Amino acid sequence: MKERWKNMPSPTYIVGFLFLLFIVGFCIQYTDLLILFKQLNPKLDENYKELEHCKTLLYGENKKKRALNVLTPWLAPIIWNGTFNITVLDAQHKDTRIGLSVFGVKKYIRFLLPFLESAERYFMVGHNVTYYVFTDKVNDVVKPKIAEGRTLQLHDVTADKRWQDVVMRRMEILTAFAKERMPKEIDYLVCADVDMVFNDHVGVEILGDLVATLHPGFFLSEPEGFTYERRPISAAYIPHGQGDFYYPAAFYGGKVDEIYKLHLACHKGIEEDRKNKIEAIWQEESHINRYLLYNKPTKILSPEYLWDNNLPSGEYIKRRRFLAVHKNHQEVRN
Ligand code: UD2
Repeated sequence: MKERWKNMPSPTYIVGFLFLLFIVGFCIQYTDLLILFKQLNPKLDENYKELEHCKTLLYGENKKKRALNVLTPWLAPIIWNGTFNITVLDAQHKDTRIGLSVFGVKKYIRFLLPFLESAERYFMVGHNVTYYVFTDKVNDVVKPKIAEGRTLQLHDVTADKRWQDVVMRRMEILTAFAKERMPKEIDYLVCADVDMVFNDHVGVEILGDLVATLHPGFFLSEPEGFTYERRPISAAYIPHGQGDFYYPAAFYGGKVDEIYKLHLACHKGIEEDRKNKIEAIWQEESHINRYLLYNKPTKILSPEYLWDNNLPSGEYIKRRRFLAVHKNHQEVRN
């Protein structure tokens, strides 16, 4: 026994070893302390740079511009040019069935042909696509040449007098379609405004359970500047101090069952508002924003996927994939 005790490390060694363990643990906990060592060890310096790079990708260089990041705080990807490999994604989605819904009611029928022609050129090229066109002028629709594997459906809808009712009714119609017809025909639905043209690749990288786009006019703004519905009496109400991003009603999508839930919630909200004699500030868009605050999108599209060449901050937009067609609001809505 005595002999063994003689071979044990001395108390000084034990204390020294424990102190070393403490220092290592401390450094792991507080990674910023790596700065202290980075110049001493080139390997550590590399690790530090990598860590800083990850932080930049995750949180952005400037927290105010969080829309420029590639991940949301709830870890949904934000799709910017260069963040995906389309070859890999195309292979994953080779059997996926995709719907694209669009409304061309009253004078908006004039935007339909350029919209569809541009979709044939850039939207989900090589994939199985069904266009769901809703219009009050089925007989006036000029059909473009549609590629193999793609189909065009025309559906008759009533023309509401007020443009606000036209845009809001989309929620009601799409609720019914996403419940009954679409589950048999498609896996994902993408919903778009018609006064737009596809101008560059828009492919399966945009597919996800629940997908929304960053509004091109607000992607650099703080939530306090968003035009959310702020009146508590509306079902679209979002209190001050809340909100992640501002999402437009002009381009969003998701799996059919998720999109059904979104449309149903917005339709119910609109009906509730109607009973309370109130209309949300930006109609269905306000209700969509409310829904997406409490049901976070699983994927977000950068404003590359909804851009207007009249807007500032174009330097951030390397690919202008889906572009607004300029129109005279007064003329076209009457
Ligand atoms: C405005 C708002 C937008 C949103 C939207 C209502 C601006 C800059 N943006 O967008 O944030 O609130 O209104 O959704 O003002 N449509 C018809 N026939 C009509 C009216 C509308 O088919 O008579 C359809 C059509 O598909 C159109 C979509 O509804 O693209 C949206 O209407 P809009 O184009 O008048 O809305 P927009 O782009 O001015």
